Amino acid sequence: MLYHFLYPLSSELPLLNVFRYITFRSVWALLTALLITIIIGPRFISWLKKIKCGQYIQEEVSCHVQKAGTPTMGGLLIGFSLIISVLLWGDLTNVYVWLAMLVFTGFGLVGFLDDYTKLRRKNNKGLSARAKFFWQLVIAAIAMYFLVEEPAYSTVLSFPFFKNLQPDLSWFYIPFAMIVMVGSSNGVNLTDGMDGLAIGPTIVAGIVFSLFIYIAGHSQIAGYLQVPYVPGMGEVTVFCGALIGASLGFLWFNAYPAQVFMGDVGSLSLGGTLGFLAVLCKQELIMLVAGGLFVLESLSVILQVGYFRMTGGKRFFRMAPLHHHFELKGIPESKIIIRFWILSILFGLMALSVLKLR
Ligand code: 57M
Repeated sequence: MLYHFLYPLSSELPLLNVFRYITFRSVWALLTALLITIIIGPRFISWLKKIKCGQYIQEEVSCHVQKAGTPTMGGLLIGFSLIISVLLWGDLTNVYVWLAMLVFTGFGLVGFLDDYTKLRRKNNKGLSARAKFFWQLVIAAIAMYFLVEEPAYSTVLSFPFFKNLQPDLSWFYIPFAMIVMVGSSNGVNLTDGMDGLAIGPTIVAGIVFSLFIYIAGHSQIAGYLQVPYVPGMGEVTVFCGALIGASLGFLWFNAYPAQVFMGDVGSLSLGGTLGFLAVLCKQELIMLVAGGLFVLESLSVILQVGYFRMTGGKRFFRMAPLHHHFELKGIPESKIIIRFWILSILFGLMALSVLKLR
């Protein structure tokens, strides 16, 4: 809104010309979302406690018992700050920004229904896995339907390292992109089992994709780096700024020992959005590297379940997802979290290093 009100006045007040710059608005979107989250956070957490949004704790990991009653659904705080910040700083005529908001709120709604059902039933049983998966697919399909309708958007899949390998998947691109989004959403959800464990790597992946998005929307830089150029895409950097800011603000409260958990409303929306950002900037396969920690956590579950079935009841890890394995080995939670953050930063750097390798 600020962009629409203030930029037109730049002919009279040249200083307002800064509103033209995506970089300027992205930084302010980040700061705005961060400030909103930090300012309203304490009241929001007290409100969650008041309406009894406390987390139910499973007994398998005994050291988590003391976390019982920590308010959940902190994802609502992330969503509120993000949306306000994008409405303030974004160009609201940009279709890609609205699609990113659609994915964020759509996946968030599925997560909210899951959290709400868990709270109402007063146990850890929310929506069935099947129902959750189905609605995630529906949101992803809607977003992809509108995205491929955009004339500037191509359904070509680009491979890092092989610049000449660019198959056009045409309509098959839609199911492929849906898998990227739903996979990423569930990857973040599986990772969200320790204080700050999911939000840290989300911030890292958010930074990586905001750079990719900015580059994809900048004809000269995209041309130089030989990444697919998508006109209008650069504006989504403002959305990414807001996402990073809101996530940093949430980390303020979710840092060990957490005052609030994000809930599925947070994990599903952030994960789905990261997947969508990868699809938007045509770096779908790079998502596997940028979100490498989420991939590791998901693979640990697949391996655990597969091994359990193949061996008739033996476990590969002490417990999956991977963070529980280390926890049961006696490593303190805060150490596991920081080490996983370090890993996610390495994954982020690896993803960025691929930029020039085509
Ligand atoms: C979400 N949710 C946390 C919180 C958070 C198939 C199977 C691998 C599924 C998996 C699962 O259910 N994953 C989904 C995990 C829960 O956190 C809530 O859920 C939200 C995210 N959806 O925002 O609201 C608990 O995690 C802890 N937590 C923190 N700090 C945070 O900032 O400490 C969360 C956020 C919270 C809190 O204790 O209560 C969760 O872990 O339940 N299942 C599992 O992860 C279970 N693994 C398992 O059963 N493994 C088996 C098989 C199936 C692979 C095995 O290894 O044999 C573990 N879940 C729990 N305890 N709670 C088992 C141990």
